[in-house]
Amino acid sequence: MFLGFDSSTQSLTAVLIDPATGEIACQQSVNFGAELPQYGSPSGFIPGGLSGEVHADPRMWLDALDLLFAKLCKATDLSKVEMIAGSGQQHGSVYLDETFNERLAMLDVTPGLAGQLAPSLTRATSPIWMDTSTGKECAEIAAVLGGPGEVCRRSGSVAIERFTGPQIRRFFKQSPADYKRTRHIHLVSSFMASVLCGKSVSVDFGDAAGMNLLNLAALTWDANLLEATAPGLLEKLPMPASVTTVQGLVSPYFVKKYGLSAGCRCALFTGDNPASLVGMGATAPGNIVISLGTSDTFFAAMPAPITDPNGFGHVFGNPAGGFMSLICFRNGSLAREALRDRLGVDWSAFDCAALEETRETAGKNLMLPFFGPEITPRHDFSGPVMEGSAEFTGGEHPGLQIRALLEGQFLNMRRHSEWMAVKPERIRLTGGASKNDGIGQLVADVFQAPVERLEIGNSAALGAALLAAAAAGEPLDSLQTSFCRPETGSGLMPDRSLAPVYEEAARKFGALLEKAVG
Ligand code: ADP
Ligand code: XUL
Repeated sequence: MFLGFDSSTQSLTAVLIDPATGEIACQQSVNFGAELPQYGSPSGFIPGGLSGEVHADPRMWLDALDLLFAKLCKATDLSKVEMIAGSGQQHGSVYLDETFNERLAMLDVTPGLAGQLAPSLTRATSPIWMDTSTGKECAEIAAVLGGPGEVCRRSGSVAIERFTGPQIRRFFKQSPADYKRTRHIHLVSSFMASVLCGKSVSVDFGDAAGMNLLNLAALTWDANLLEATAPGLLEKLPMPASVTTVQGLVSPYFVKKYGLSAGCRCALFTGDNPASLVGMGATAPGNIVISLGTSDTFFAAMPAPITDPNGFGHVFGNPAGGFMSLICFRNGSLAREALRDRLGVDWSAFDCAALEETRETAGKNLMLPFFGPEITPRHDFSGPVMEGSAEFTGGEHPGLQIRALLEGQFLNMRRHSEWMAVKPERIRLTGGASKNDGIGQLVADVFQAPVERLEIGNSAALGAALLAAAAAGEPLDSLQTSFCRPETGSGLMPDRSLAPVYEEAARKFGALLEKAVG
């Protein structure tokens, strides 16, 4: 059996798979806010950070690991686990001194992980992906390299506030002495992998690409980016490697305390988005994944590392080899919820039957679907912009605005994913809003591609479990065939008669957007 973890913003999840039966043997989760209230982080981070700072306490992630193993060993026989892999929320970083390895090697089973490893932290809290405090550092890094385009050409993304390099630079500037005594800078993913392995291990290519430090063409640290970020950085960073590189045996701490076998081995951890690409069965080009969560993300495998000329999209490593693109839209469910509440309706107003009533108006009324600042495109919108019939702009018929909002969201996705030059053959939909058939149908219609939804949620933890099996030699493509099954009856076909309608709407939407963004 193979165990995959996902250390995400709000929870730590484990999925145990049995490739012999094609079944998930066990799934367990720890919710940080609910189960570790002592960290005062109801949504997984410390609220009230100043100047855009969003940090989390790494001791909370360690306590969650102990708690999750305690649940797992009650629920299943962990001695059957052959290999462990995992994923983590991207970009977040953990800072540790030279005692980290020693402490990992000497873990005592009676007390927990947090108390034993906390003394090696050189930065008490970890900046995470929601942090926007490093605008100045991004500008400084770009200036040294000769502009944002050069940072993008090397690392796959322009310098971005949440990315690890700018975060490291800010720490170096604010606390130079603590930076100096830092011996290891880990991502959330490589930190968790190190704890499981009982030694400081590599960061994988997929997640390393979210740091503004990895040279994508060479898949090694980029000397110029490192130098522009902070002095002496190379010796503090783990070497990048493929996620399926076996690191060795699991730490004896987990063997003695939770009943893993002494022969159980560990691969690496990757980022949650690269792991989701695996768990959604989308590591080969052709399948696009759209995740409709708090924010919406659009990601896909890419044969070559093409970068977004506008700087909104990112390129990460694909765990199956090659690269993946990722585009994040801040106004996802937040905007859908805002319109729902403004119109005083519920989600049934977004379903197929309701949308069918306004089919005649498909592509006719336009909405820039932004209820607050957006990152793709980057603009501080203060509310949606509407252009169309008086009935639509006046809000007399709620259905018209709902249709235009969804069309606007997917036209915006279509427009901002054009740089990838990938024709979606099939879209795999995930995230909370994906269960709504009406929303799914509009995705199919706007992109003119069939939409599928999979049987299993937790795509990042599932992807990690599949990667653990792949690290032990199981072929990833056949693992994906058996575990990433579309849910029966969940497929949605595009209405082909709407192809020219959305072609025209895409053109008009683009013009309206240009006018608003300038
Ligand atoms: P997260 O990004 O936190 O993982 P989820 O993927 O769990 O988020 O998605 C949660 C969101 O899904 C909620 O904020 C809600 O707006 C949306 N949602 C849930 N059910 C529906 C539905 N039936 N129709 C549309 N949206 C829905
Ligand atoms: C991707 C990103 C988020 C995090 C959190 O760039 O910032 O999706 O990985 O899950």
